Amino acid sequence: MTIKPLIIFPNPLLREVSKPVAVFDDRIVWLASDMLESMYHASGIGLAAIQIGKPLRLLVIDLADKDKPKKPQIFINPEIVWTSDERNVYQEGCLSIPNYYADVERPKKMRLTYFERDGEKQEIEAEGLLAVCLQHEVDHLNGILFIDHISRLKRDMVIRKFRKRARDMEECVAI
Ligand code: GNR
Ligand code: NI
Repeated sequence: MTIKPLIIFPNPLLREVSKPVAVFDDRIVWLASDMLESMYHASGIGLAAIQIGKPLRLLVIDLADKDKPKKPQIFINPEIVWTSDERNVYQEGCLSIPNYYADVERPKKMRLTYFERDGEKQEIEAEGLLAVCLQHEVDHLNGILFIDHISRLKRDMVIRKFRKRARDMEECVAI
């Protein structure tokens, strides 16, 4: 329904642990539709509610190719219940850390439980890009960012760059 501004690092909201969705009413549908619209607008493939400022355990994903029909998926109160010992490396980015990409190693496969909009519990097994994206999004629900999985040296460089960016932005308003 509405494109919402994205929360950008180092905004402390991104470190909050999101709360479970308690009531499955229309407000969740509205929030999910705002998340999808904001995600499509930013050309992302996934989004956690905290990225538009709502600390709720809700995420959306659409892995369909740009030239194909949309395939929005909504996951309420998702929980990773199993991960494989086998691991995989994928170059990740994050709409909350714009224009920075780095290789991240994570379990290759995972199983996830979640609730549908009608309150029905589901369980899926994921691998490939879906597994990467779901793990990245569930991390957001726990206040974890993909830069927490890279080397200290690289992470410190990113943190410094985005702190400066935020400072410069404040200064730009002050002038
Ligand atoms: O749009 C996104 N692309 C992406 C690419 C590789 C691994 C994870 C992602 S998720 C990201 C959108 C986002 O920041 N979701 O939280
Ligand atoms: Ni992200």
